[in-house]
Amino acid sequence: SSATLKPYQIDLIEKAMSVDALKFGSFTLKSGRISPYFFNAGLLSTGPILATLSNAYAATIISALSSPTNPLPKFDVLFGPAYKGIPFASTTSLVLHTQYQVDVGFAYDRKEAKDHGEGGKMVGVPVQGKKVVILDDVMTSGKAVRGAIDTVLQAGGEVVGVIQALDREEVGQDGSSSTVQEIEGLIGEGRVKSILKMRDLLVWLERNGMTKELESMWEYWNRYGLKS
Ligand code: OMP
Repeated sequence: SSATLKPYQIDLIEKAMSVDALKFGSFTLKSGRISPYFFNAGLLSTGPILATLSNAYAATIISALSSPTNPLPKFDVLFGPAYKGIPFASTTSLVLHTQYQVDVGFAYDRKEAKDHGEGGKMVGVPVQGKKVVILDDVMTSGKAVRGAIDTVLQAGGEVVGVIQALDREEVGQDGSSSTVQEIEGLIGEGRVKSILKMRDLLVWLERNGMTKELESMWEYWNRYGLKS
């Protein structure tokens, strides 16, 4: 499947590049790794791009729900971690309804807890006792997504899946197993899905003759890419 890109994957890569949300160069990541590419989902902020991204998230969720192996269970709530996950969870729940008649709530967290009014850290539909899918931008070492999982668990929800826009397919914090394996160890095998993977970017770069970028990408892959 890595040799073929779906139309919504190509659409997302090209739209992301057009607004510099996907850039090639040299970037220092939160983990300290020096990366030849960077995906900044915060720049996916126009109507057309939100439509592309939400369609891609929804298509990924729908195909995961009917996957023959380790299907995503039916779920109640899409959780979009603050801040970047918030618009994505709301627009994706809208697309799931309008395009697929799959009706779910959405929720998100505050970065600062409120001590008055409704209080608490969570906004949106309650996740207490619910099956929750986390919608996130990009996973490298898994630190950010672990935080989101903890937030949902603390609010009494059950995390049944994680959907990423981009899986960088890197080794995790311990440097040996993959980040996805580590996260699936927490929430179940096959429960982490993504619209795009690092290897899809390699395919796209190759197809478009971006040889220099491709070379740095392979170097990075050999150093931090998953080994299995
Ligand atoms: P981990 O927490 O190491 O998994 O890194 C993921 C987070 O790093 C994302 O939620 C972003 O805040 C940031 N990031 C990007 O946004 N884009 C990238 O291409 C790489 C990173 C990163 O720093 O690893």
